[in-house]
Amino acid sequence: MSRLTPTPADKFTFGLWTVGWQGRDPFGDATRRALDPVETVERLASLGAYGVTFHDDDLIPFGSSDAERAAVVKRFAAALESTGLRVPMATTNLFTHPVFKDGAFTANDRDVRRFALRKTIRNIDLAVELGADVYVAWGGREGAEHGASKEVRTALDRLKEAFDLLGEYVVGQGYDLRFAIEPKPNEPRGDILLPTIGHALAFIERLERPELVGVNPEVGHEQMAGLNFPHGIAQALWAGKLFHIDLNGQSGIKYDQDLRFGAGDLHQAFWLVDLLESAGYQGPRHFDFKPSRTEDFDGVWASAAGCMHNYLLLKERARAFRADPEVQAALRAARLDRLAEPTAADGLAALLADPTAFEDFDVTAAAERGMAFEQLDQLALEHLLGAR
Ligand SMILES: [Mn+2]
Repeated sequence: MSRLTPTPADKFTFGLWTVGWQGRDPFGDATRRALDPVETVERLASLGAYGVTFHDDDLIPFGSSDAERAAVVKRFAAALESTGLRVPMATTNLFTHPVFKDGAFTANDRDVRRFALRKTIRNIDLAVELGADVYVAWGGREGAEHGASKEVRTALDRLKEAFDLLGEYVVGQGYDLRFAIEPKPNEPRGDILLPTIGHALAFIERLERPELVGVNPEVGHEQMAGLNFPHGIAQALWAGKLFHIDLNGQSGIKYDQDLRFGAGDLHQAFWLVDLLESAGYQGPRHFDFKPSRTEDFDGVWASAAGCMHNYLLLKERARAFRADPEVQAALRAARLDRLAEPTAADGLAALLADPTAFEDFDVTAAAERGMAFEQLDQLALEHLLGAR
């Protein structure tokens, strides 16, 4: 088996809604038939994936009776059993049905908020039953297009209330389940609450059980805001909050493209894989992409395989970059080892008493030092291009 052939040990996972996307966009109808979740499970397993994830309505059509729901779950669980595919994460669809047009946990209408919480709790029970330990919350409709239509501070109170209630529920049930908030700046709402990783991290600290809640950042969502995705992931890791991750591709600030992983900003994809691998991230490598609506099912499965292949290629390129003695010398020349030194391990008093820190500091000489970043970055580019 090739070193670039995915295996379950790589922990690659896909949402049912990714390969199952039928190609509907705001201007065009579906270009592909609906996929049977069991067929998806079997195809993903044969491609070497580790697991599959779902929104409640991806698996069980909205409005199904209890008997229909039980039959769907039984059949899906049997497919998981026979393929060995896992369900490490699940989430709730709180955005498709028109009832959620003004949001779910932050809808102005209280009855909609209560329905959204019950819909979520119902799927949390199923997620736990199927073995998930992370529950993602993407509030795509939690936002506004009109200034006075949403009192944002009050809406954040309602959002906190929702996560506090969900936390109370999973603790009460004794579930081993943590939540991961997925930030996104806009689309489908004009402006969405918790638009970036940073907003979500700050929000989490206000919750009653912050330890139960982390983030699920998506490559394209941060890049839609013009942000550096690996930097956002680094801060989430630094905060101990990277509970899950959505990998895909995006070309700059425009609509949410959901390209296969590796397409779009390849440099950021390289630094992202370098970061995840060097930081020892243990969670699933979850792909949240949409195979282009130009594709038939051959193209769909090729794009799913492409996501995994690109991750493994980038992992290999990143490893070669870190192992290259020239790179290690370039890192020293760029003084990364000095960044790792505390600035004042000797304490504040010693800093204040140290004339070399200020009075005798040669500002001119320090300003003239080159940082040697260009050579380092060129080495990275050559590794990324497979030229080294
Ligand atoms: Mn997206």
